[in-house]
Amino acid sequence: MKRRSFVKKATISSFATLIGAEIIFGSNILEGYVPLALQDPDPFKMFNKNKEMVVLNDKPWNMEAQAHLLDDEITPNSCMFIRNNGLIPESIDVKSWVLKIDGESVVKEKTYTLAELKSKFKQYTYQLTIECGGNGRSEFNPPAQGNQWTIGAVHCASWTGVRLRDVLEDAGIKNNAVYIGYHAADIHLSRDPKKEPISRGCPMSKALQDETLIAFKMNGEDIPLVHGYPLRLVAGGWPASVSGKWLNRISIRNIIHDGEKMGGDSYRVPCKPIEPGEKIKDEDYCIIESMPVKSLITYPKSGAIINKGKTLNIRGHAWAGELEVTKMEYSIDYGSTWKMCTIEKPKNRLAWQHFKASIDFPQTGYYEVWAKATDSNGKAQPMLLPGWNPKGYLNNACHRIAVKVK
Ligand SMILES: Nc1nc2c(c(=O)[nH]1)N[C@H]1C(S)=C(S)[C@@H](COP(=O)(O)O)O[C@H]1N2
Ligand SMILES: [Mo]
Repeated sequence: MKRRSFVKKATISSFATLIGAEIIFGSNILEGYVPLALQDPDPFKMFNKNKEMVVLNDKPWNMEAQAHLLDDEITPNSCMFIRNNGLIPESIDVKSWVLKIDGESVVKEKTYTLAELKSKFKQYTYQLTIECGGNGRSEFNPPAQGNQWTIGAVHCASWTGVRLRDVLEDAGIKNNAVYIGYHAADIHLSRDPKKEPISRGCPMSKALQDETLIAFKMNGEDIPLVHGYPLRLVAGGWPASVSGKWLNRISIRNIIHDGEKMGGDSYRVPCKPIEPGEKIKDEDYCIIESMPVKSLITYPKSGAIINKGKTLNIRGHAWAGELEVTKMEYSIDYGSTWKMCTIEKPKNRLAWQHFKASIDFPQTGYYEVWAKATDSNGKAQPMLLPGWNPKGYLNNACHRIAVKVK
């Protein structure tokens, strides 16, 4: 969506909220008139994003990709979705930036400058799949509140940094440690400095994995500001909310981290299946850990037209949280029959895997190509929306594209 049409969609009342003042005679404002305070930010320019990215929210900024924009093996910045819970930090001084390690279960509190982190610890580079827990939310009914992600809240970039484990071990981990929680420099929407937009974490077992990084580079360059410059936690295969951006503190906890968005219905789903719309008690929610198996057809773009007798070569990526994708299939008859795709091994653990297939259509007409991945535990993607949950998490239904054979 282009900036202009995006701004047109916004209502006068949302302008008022943005500016923080009432717009008197708002209904008399000329169509297309944009209050001065809002004329500046063009999210596509500001974040270096592809013009086909879709803006879901501007306060805070949230943007998603479309399937065909995710065709690269390693996602470039221009096509990476943006999910912010608060406001991007306004001033970042890399010289004075420190990462503090604290918490009940740290042996000795320590702080590290960026230079110390980079020189003291060995550096690693991994391709890591990060998917928002709410990717696919838009399909749930009754609808779930929050950004109405379709399929574009996933990316697999190449991240360089130091192992979280090495830093935690340097500070020392007490035997009673169960969880880590991150803290970051972004600003709460209320601008109340005592409030954090988000502060999540993961169990020690995930924190200590080889691939869990404190990253300072993305695709070989400084991490772009909106993706967490100058420091970010990256925990591939888990809800992206675990991968804290603008990281400045990690607490080693002797309890399950109780930071912002760790409780309630945030990133938690019913422990047992429930009826759509059903309300459940707080103790019946479980924290989302590894993300489910999923795939995307990234070529061709939905709506492709090919000539009769021509073979269609499709391609895309598949991922399975902590697991590997071991089987990839496609269907051109709404799931009645399935044929195999070829699927590559991941570049490293927790990287998405590339698949392709050559499809011959039996006759002219309208087709849908569906893709279905199966993980190493034998679990496949459901063809339809999986279990309803209050916040619309974990929709890993099969992706499909339309193809016309003429
Ligand atoms: N500090 C901080 N880290 C954060 C967030 C945030 O709002 N603030 N959002 C989380 C969520 S919910 C997601 S989906 C990912 C999005 O990462 P991206 O914007 O780099 O794609 O960042 C996570 N890390
Ligand atoms: Mo997210």
